Amino acid sequence: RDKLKTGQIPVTPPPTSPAVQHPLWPEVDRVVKQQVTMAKMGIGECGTGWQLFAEDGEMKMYRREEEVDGMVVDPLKAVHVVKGITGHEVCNYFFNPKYRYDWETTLEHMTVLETISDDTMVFLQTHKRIWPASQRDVVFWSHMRKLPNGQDRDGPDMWTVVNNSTESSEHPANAGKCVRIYLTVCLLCQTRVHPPKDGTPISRDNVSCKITYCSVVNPGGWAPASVLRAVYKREYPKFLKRFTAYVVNQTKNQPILF
Ligand code: 18C
Repeated sequence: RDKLKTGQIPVTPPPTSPAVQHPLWPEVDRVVKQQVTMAKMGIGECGTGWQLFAEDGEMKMYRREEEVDGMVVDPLKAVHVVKGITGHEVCNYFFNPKYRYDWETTLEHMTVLETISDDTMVFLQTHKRIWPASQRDVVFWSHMRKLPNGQDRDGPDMWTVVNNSTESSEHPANAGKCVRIYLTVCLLCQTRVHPPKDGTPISRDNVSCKITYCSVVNPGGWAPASVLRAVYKREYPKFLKRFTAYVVNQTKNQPILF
């Protein structure tokens, strides 16, 4: 736990999840804090070399070209503002495995390897093969967390989901037909409320969600850089548009979950 002096406000709330008992917890807590800090930074604050590669309405996607041992590992940072949904709702649909096949178009198969707690799980996923490359799989922990609203302490909380690669002794990397990929993903969501001036109750017309999605994927084995960058360029905008449209559609007749 963060040691706080009297009157200090914690950067992230104290961990109250039962996951604190688990051996993965120190890593989960450290990576979540680090990813949230980076996701909160504007594109101008997190180094140079970011290029805008996709834009559609409020959605903007930036990437920085990076290679490790000749493999493309371009970091991605996307921002989007979507009307009618809250950060809590967006994170629920991203985190909860029961919705994953509905929106994740590159997915072939998903297994929950471990449920550490309601807000922390370990997943094994296989993804669709891109010819002529080998099929990819990934093992990652996923953690969902509520964060205090830094700017307006009376405003709605922020929510995040962080996914980070981990190991599984039952599912070692590169043992079968798949090449293991390694990823770190952070989805950070901030709800904005624009109260109606006439005092009528808040409806979905009065809420919007600022979404920041950051991702680094190491393809795990050689893949042609030009093909990989073309896949990024096509798949990331497709994912963010499809996923957010899915959340809007799923929630439109539901009570608002702040
Ligand atoms: O964050 C997202 N999803 C989460 C829940 O599933 C989670 C998982 C992310 C897995 C991302 C990696 C997927 C690899 C897929 C291979 C490409 C399939 C394309 C199929 C086309 C028919 O965090 C949302 C993720 C949005 C995914 C965007 C695509 C990223 C591409 C990464 C390429 C990885 C190397 C593939 C090697 C192919 C070589 C040519």
